Amino acid sequence: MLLATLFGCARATQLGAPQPDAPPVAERCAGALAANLSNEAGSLVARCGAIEVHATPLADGVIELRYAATGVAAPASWAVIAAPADPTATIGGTGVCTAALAVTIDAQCEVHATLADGTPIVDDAQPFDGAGTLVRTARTDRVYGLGERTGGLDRRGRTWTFWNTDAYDPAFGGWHPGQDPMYQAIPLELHAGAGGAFGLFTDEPRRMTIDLGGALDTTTATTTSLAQYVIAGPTLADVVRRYTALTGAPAMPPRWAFGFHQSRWGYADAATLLAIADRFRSEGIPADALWLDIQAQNGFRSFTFDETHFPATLIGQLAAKGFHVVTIEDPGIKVEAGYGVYDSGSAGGHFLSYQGTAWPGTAVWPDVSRAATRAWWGQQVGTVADRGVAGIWLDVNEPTTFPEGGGGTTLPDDVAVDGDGAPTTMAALHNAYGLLEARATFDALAARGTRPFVLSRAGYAGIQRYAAVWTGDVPSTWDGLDQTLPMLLGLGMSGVPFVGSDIGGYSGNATPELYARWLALGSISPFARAHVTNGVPGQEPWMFGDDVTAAARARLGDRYHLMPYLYSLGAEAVRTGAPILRPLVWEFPDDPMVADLGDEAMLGPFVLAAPITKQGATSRHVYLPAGRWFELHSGRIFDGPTTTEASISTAALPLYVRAGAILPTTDSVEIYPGAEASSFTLYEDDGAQLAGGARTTIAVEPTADGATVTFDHDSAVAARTLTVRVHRVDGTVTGIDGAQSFHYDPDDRSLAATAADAAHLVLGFHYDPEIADPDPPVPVTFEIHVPADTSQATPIAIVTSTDMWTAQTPLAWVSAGVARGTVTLPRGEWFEYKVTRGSWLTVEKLASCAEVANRSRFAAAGSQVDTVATWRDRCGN
Ligand code: MIG
Repeated sequence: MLLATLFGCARATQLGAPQPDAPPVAERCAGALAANLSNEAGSLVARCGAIEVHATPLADGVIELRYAATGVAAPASWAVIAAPADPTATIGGTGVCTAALAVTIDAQCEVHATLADGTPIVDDAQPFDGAGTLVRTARTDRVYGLGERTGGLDRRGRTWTFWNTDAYDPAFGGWHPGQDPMYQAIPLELHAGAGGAFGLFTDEPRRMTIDLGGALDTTTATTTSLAQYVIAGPTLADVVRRYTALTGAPAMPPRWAFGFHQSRWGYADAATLLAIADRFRSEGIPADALWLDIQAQNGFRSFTFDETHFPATLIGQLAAKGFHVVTIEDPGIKVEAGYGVYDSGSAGGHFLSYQGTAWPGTAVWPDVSRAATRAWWGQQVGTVADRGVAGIWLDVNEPTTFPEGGGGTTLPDDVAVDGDGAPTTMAALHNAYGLLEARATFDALAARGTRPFVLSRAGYAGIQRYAAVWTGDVPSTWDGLDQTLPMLLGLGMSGVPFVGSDIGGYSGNATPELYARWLALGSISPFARAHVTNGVPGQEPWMFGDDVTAAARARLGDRYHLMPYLYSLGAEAVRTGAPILRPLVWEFPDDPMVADLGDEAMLGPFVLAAPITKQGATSRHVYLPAGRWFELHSGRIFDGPTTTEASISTAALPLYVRAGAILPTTDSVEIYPGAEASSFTLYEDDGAQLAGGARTTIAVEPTADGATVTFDHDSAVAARTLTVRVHRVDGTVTGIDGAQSFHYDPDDRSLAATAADAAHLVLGFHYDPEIADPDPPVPVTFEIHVPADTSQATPIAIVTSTDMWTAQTPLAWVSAGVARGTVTLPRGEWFEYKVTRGSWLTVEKLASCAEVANRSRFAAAGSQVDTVATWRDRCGN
């Protein structure tokens, strides 16, 4: 309603809806070209005195616009890797028309672009100024994307700067609220409104601003040639798919990189890391990688190690414990004769002619815009990979220089760079520096035959081809956590699917509550790494007490259980550019409630997550769009659109599964039949191979008496037994066709079948699909171990917060010191509970004689096993 009003009171020349009085699109491209236009090798070229505009139709719904001062040639792009022409385009009349788009250029060389149905999308308000400024009539739509940004999802309402920056504010120990610019520059605007979505990608790595705050949308860079790609929709997914076709498919990380990573700046030595590795295993917290920051280098020299504290044997020792190692490499190379990297770099002419200050002191920076220098950088990466290091972490590659040394915060604009044989300056290269460093790193690792893992702080459009991205130095504050999810979503919508944040925040001293909440967000982040700065306590999960340790085990346990789903979403991202973690507007574009909803997210198409980012929260609102939703752990049903108030505990992460969901896990395929048929592509490979992999289409079809689940493999099928579980089977089960065996769990209300995998496997689940009560109570079995000498004269009892602690539910004695029984609880709710011997006088106490106050559980089918330390009456109070 509100939205309709906003759209309704917009100006008369409203963009974003078909214009009734506009001529049919095809007519604009018919007949002889207007006087200022010519067709030059498939491009429409407009000339207006001092300026010219080129409109080049590209395959599959993209038109490149290039605005230039007359005669200025187009510089090569660092971002665009594939821009095939559209052979079906028509050039004539006043424009160029393709199946999806039409660009008209008027007598003043102003561009007016529409969708094929005439919906205006680009409307130059004045001609290009020949110096880098585009001025357009502002649209009334929303703008998503623009890469890594603070704030909400919708970028309208302010000016955004593209200038890769070490966004560290000492007052915050990281970037500050509303900080702009950040580390990445990804000039992709995703416009979404009444006419659907379209994209504008301005391919300019110089300093640039995009002002979306007024009646005109103004894009400004200091350049005489500005390229912009108009990208057709109609969905956000279509735009991002086309954008990643232009700028490159995301690189698939190796499987271990989808696991949990533990890092800090300042791990002292090998013994510390080995102890941390052991602790992960003894705590039962899954993890796959440990990280070495700059303290592990020899005097901040990239590609070296402090061999005393981090000997080469460390990598193998950690590998034996199942950990991969990632090391940091900074681009600022210490100026020091005798340091091999400096010597070979100097000898090869690989350094820019500028000396600045960085961690190692006086430093020089490689010219990553030079092919031979990228190869040289790759050789340095090779020496680290030879040591057994599995991944490379590229930091401070904005590139950052320390002003303490007398210079600025980055390399000066006038430093000459090679430009791959087209000499230019840092002014033109700045935002692409990290991209090219990542390219050199990735290429060197890929040449070794296994899938690279690179993490980069800085980047430009195309960074997804080479690296995962983290959100840099986020302060360990509630504001920092709160801004993280929308930031990850914005990056994901900008073609960068492998994204994460420093779990716990970078500045350190996170409270247990903040860390637990951040870890929950991390557990659904495509890249999940705990990291923290130097000189503060580490942010390993067990540093925050038993409750947080247990929460980490639970949340990361869920992540690892869902790994086949997560990994398949990675493969989908490679194929289509679709973010792994995506905003709700991606899946529900017509729901105005989610247009700027940045505090919930979809993990792929099927799982809605509502992380908690508010201090002290004991519950949170969760908006569920239209359709049926199943709470992940309990199967409780919600029918959307609805807002529910989710109860939460330290361990909570509200997760809801959409009807139609197909969730492959490590030991099952979980099916949630909806009213419509649905499908999912399971991707499997050895975790590190460069190409290939097996795809299985899993399809679910609802039937009058249940659902049919079908598996179709695109390659040879290895012998294995599949467990396929259908959720919310409340009615009578009559059987399963095609299964070896089946099992109905009345508490969970799920029906699981086992079957031998086959090239074409069909399982017919037959049951009464009627749901009488979406929210039936759930019985939970408690098994309580008590001191062996506890008298059996009174029963052990469970008392819970669900009824304000009133009912004492007695358990039965199983043996001396063990009692067991069932408590019926509200499905899908967190609750607290205590153990007594039938009365409050006997409530459980800790060994310290304080009353136990930390027992909580989520009401889902299963059993709860606990051990009581002592009884209140034994503490004498
Ligand atoms: O000037 O390598 O964002 O993750 O721990 C600080 C030390 C340099 C900044 C990175 C951070 C890393 C730190 N680095």
